Amino acid sequence: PRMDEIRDWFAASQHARSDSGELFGRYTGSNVVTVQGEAFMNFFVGKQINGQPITPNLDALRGDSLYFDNFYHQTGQGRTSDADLAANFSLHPLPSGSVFIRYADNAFDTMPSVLKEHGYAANVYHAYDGSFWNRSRMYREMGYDRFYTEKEYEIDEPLGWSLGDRSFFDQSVGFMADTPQPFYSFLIGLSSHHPYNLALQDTDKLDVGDYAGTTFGDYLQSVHYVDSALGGMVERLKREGLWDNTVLVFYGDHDYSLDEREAAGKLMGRELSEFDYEQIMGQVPLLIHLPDGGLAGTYDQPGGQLDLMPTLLPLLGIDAGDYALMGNDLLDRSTDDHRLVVLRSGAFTDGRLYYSPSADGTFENGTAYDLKTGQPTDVEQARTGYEEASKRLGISDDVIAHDLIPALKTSP
Ligand code: GP9
Repeated sequence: PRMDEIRDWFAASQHARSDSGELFGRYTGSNVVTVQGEAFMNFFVGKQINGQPITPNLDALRGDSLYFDNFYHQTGQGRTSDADLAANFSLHPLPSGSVFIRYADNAFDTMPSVLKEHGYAANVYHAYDGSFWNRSRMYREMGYDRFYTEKEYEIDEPLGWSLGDRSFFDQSVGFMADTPQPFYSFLIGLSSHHPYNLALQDTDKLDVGDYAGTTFGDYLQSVHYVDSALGGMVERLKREGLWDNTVLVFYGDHDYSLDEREAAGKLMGRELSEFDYEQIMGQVPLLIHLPDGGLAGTYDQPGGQLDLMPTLLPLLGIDAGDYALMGNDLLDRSTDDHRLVVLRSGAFTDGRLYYSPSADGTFENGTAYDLKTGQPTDVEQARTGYEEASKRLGISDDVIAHDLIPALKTSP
């Protein structure tokens, strides 16, 4: 019976996904370059400090990109590997541990494997020890042609844990220039990893004023550096003649592992309530630049990392309904009314309410907030959403624990 329930759930959501309207196939054959930024959150994007923009390159890119400013990370204990899973498998991470470590043997449909079925090359880039998060193993199973680890890079800009993102992005685009098109490239940045105390050159430093010498100040410096590395990457993509045929995606993987409500509030120019700070910790930016600069604008509908595959595949002319994906197509506005973004903690939002779970796990003791006012509201309003959110997390967990993707693809 459980298998029937799971099958029915996917059938209903797949049906919704196969209707992507006029955008379907508009960017067929484009390369896709996706950059996952380490601990890169949304609250400072577009902000200034002492008159200097913190993210000038993203700000410029936003002018002709889609920028989702209500986009949640959906990670759990598997941190960076969970973000990778959410974005490249469209499944939820587990309540404990990392799927990359616990279930690397499973059969999955992944962004690289799906694109390879459609004639793409697919490579993954991360200038660090390939065994971290069991990546070497997982990436083979995911169908990537090649995993470029620290061994493939010239460590000509040592910074933080490894190679600085500026050189990492630049050398990675160099590898892409030698890759047959169309290609999918997935890059995982590292320079903005905790504890953020990078030995930056003076020209890369942001004057963080009162935050100087604090971890929060170091964090702002590190994301400012990553922003400039991204700007350099766009330039290199242009120089290599790739820009006009590439969909560039940038998003943050998870929160910054700091508890800095006051400092963040000062930057944002207002006192932050507990609810405000929960939103800040939950949200990362998502930016999508399409080859012709199309569909540019700020999109405020809620979304999350699981939505990347269902959003990108239709643009590339691939029917996302053929795969067992759990996310939503962010560009299909017909789903706005019943879209739910479910976080691994059990929190969720439907764009009107945000439900924050209780420590004891009971529905009644959780808090429902009205997103317009930021104030708690009658928790009963969140009951239907809560049931659906719990169902989704349970289905995702079962699909992973029992390796169900192959069975879901065959008729009962
Ligand atoms: C290292 C990096 C670690 O490979 O991706 O990420 P974490 O999960 O610690 O943020």
